[in-house]
Amino acid sequence: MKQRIEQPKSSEITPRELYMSRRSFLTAAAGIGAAALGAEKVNELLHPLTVKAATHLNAQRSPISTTGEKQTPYQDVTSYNNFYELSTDKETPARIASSFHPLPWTLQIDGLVGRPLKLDYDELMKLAPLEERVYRHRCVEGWSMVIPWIGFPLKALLDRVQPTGQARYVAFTSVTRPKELPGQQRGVLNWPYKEGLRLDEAMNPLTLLTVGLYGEVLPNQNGAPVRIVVPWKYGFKSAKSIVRITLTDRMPPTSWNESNPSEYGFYSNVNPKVDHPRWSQARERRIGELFRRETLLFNGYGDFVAGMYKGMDLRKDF
Ligand SMILES: Nc1nc2c(c(=O)[nH]1)N[C@H]1C(S)=C(S)[C@@H](COP(=O)(O)O)O[C@H]1N2
Ligand SMILES: [Mo]
Repeated sequence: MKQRIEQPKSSEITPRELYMSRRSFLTAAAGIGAAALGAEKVNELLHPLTVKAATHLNAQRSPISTTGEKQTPYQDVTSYNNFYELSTDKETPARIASSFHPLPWTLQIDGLVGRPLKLDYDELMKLAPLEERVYRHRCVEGWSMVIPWIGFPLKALLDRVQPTGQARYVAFTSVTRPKELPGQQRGVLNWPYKEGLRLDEAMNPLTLLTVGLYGEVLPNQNGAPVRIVVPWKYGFKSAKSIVRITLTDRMPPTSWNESNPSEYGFYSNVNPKVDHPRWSQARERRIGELFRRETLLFNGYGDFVAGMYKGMDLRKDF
C-alpha cells in the first residue's frame, strides 16, 4: 500500500500501539467497508506484514541487559528472520508463519537427569518469574539486532530436573511438523533442527529460555512458543520452537555442523578474529544502520562468559 499514514516511527512505539493506530486509521478511512469486513481482516489485507496484537507478558527488566544501544524495531525483529523450517529466505517466515499452530505444546526434558519432566505450555510459563533481557543478537551471516527478549534462565529449568554427575552437554531439538512448516518438506537441513551447548554454557546466567519479545508472546517466526537465546554465540545456536532438551555425556550432533562441519563448529562463539571460511567476521551490519560496526569478542559478553573458555584455542574450537 502506497498511502502514507502519519504516525510516530515504529521504533518509538510498542507493537500494540502500532497495531491500534493502524486499526483506528483503517476504521476511519475505509469507513463502512472496513466495518463490514472487519478492521482486522482489512488490516491484514493491506499490511500483510503488519504487527498483530498478541498476548501481553508481564516481565521485569533484568539488570543483565545491554544498555545504551537502540533496540531494533519490532517490525524488523519480526519480519527479517532465519527460520528454515518455514523458509530459507528472510522475509517469507513472517508471511507464512500463520501456517504454524504451536499450541498445544509439550517440552520434554530428559537424558542424564534425576527427574525427567514433561511440561505443557502453561506449566512452562509458571516455572520461573519472567524477565526482560535486552540482548545483542549476531547472525553468523554478518547482521545483528538488539532485541528485548522475555524468558527466564535455562538454569532454572535444568536445576529442576537435577542433572546427574555424568551430564556434560545439553542437546536441543526443534519441532518436526512438515504439514505446518513447509521448509521441512525439503531437505535443506537434516530435520529436526538440532543444537547443543556444554552444560556450563547452558547453566550460564546469560542463557535464556525464551517465550516472548517486546512484551508479548513469541511470534511464530521467532520460534514460538519456546526457544533458547545464547547471546554470545552466533544466532544459529539459539534453537527455535524447542520440543526436547536432553542432557548427555557426549557432545551432541548439531544441524549446522552436520551439514557443513568446516564452516560451523560446535562452539560458534562470536569472534571477530576467527573468520568464516567464506567471509570475515570482523564487522557486522546492525539492522537499520548504514555503516558497519565492529563485531565484539563474545558479542560483548566476555565478562560473563570468557572464563568458560580459558585454556581453549578458539580457532580450533570454533
Ligand atoms: N529451529 C530453528 N532455529 C533457528 C533457526 C532455524 O532455521 N531453525 N535459525 C537460526 C539462526 S541462523 C538465527 S540468526 C536465529 C534467528 O532468530 P530470529 O529470527 O528470532 O532473529 O535463529 C536460529 N534458530
Ligand atoms: Mo543466523
